[in-house]
Amino acid sequence: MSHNPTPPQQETDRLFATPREPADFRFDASVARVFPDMIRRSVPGYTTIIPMIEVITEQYVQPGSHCYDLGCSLGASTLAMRHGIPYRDCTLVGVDNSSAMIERCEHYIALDDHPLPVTLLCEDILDTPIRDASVTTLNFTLQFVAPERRAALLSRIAEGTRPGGVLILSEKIRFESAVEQDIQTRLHHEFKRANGYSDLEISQKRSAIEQVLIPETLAAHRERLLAAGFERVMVWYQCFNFVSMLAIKAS
Ligand code: GEK
Repeated sequence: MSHNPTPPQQETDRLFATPREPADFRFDASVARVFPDMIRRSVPGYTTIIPMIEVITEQYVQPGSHCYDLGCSLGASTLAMRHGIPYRDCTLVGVDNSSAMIERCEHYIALDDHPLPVTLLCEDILDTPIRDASVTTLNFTLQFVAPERRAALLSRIAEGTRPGGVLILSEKIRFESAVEQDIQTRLHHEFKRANGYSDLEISQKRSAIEQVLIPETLAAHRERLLAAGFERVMVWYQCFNFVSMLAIKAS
């Protein structure tokens, strides 16, 4: 891991501000550059969820265990976990398959002065072995994994989690009711508008992400987490169509 203390330049997200050819959204260098601004202005509740990941980690981390942040991007959730881990004998692993994200993430981790080492891996989370875990985080990452591969991933996480350990799972969701789907989508778009995104930006981003981010219902998430081997699943946060769940393994 490099230890360059220069903070990466933070830019405003204008990626979808001018008309562009339709293309699927990718986590490339242009996205990595604007990512902190993009996620804060696009995901309702993100700025609340991050500090709460620290609180939840502190409650559930076990001495001598491994902690994983799967789909760590620039490390906001990784750093929250790091600050919630009081034990020197724990390990913390951040994983992302975007090299642009991991390169920038290294700088953010190096700038943070917490003593717990962080291992960053540039790989597909579907290939990451999960073992002896107490806290694993999927903060808005599972939604980008192909739906048919989600159950196996969650089963591997549950299997690799110690009794009493947890998975923090944050996702954009969809609703059974078409009426609720419309209302919550509208509220989400109003949130983006209130954060300075234009109608063109909102609609171009929506088309780019449609094939890449596949939301599921809360019931589908809950059932799959229980089937994977977690004993209890609860929603600890919701804002419009964005939720964060806590899945707990039996003690
Ligand atoms: C945060 N957790 O700031 N393997 C590895 N990484 C993946 C995969 C995969 N199969 N699929 C997607 N990613 C972060 C935010 S962003 C959420 C997470 C968002 C990565 C992808 O490269 C991206 O960096 C991240 O998951 C999702 O708390 O952009 O809405």
